[in-house]
Amino acid sequence: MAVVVMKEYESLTKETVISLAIELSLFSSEAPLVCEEIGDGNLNYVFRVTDGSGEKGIIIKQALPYAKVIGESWPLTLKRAKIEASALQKHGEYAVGLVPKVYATDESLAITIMEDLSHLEIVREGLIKGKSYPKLSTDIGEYLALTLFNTSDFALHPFEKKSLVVEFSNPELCKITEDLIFTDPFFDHETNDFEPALQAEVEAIWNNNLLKLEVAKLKRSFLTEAEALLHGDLHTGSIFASEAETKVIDPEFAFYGPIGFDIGLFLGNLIVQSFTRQDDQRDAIHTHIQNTWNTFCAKFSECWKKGESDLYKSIEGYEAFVLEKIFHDSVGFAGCELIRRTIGLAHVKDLDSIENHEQRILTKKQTLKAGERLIVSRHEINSIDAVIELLGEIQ
Ligand code: SR1
Repeated sequence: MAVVVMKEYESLTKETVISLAIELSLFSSEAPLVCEEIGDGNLNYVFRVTDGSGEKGIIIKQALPYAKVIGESWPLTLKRAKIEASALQKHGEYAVGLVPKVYATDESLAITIMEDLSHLEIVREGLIKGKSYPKLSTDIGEYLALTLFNTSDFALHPFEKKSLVVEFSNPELCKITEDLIFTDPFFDHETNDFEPALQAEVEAIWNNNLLKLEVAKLKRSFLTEAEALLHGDLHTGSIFASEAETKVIDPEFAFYGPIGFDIGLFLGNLIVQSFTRQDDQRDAIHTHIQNTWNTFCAKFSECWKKGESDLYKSIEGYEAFVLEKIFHDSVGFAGCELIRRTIGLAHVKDLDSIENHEQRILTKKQTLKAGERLIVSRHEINSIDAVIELLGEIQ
């Protein structure tokens, strides 16, 4: 991977992106380059440059010095571009073919130049349209097991693991998660955003000390358990897919945290999607939920059997203990994701695009109820099938 000419930070435009592509000889000199801004995320600009024929394309992603979703009043470190590029590379070493290729980076411009994936679709968008992506959960289950196992103490020498913990220290982006997922939605905080029709349900959450105690424990785990190099924001908007391919993008929230966090966020977003569907359409999503966990476990166990770095790995019951802990954490984190996507600052289109007000409120009440039950009862939920059963009980 090349590191391009160092420059002073400036916010890119379509014109300066084309100049940069020419300067870096990313296309043949005669190609009539076309550039469009395609980013629909909360934080960055994403430019796609093509050679006019539409055949060759690249993506140039630039971090802004503030959160795009809020504006300049919310400053944000540019260092996240470097974290993202390094995480794509590190995860790509293990989850081969499941993340985009990085061609070049420039730390001072906060850009990453990478593989164009615009032949694929953002999974959240596709699921909202009713698509089901047959390979999605097998690919994500494998991605989770391979990236999380291989960056953990179960696979790495302790010196290497601790040096990665330092390299991927990401305090500003972690703070966003600490606030937006674990704190603000559970208190009367100004960042929260919900319909007046949900006031009673939201106040019940703010007054539920049992729930808040369990969220405090999950937040503590997020703050303190440096188990593996996480993606850190693995929702369905961070995944591109087609019937044949799956690619995980946008790991700018990457850091060393609890393994169940990535799994929980992905499952939480599938659960949100499931509540937006009519009865018979929900099965496809439930199958993805089950298959994600089952594939994760199978692949994790395969990795566990291979390496010999930790003598305790062969001790009877240890692997089962580790997987059980990961499962309960995942269920709790999924619950937090359900609640924050319903009443916190960063909503999801799955819920907000439900046009009928009554239907939208009913669905949001369901995601809140499910979130609460997943958090509070996570230690009594002992299988992925029990999660599906619980979802079926929510009216
Ligand atoms: C201000 S950032 C809001 C959300 O967008 C990102 O994708 C993360 O999910 C974050 O919580």
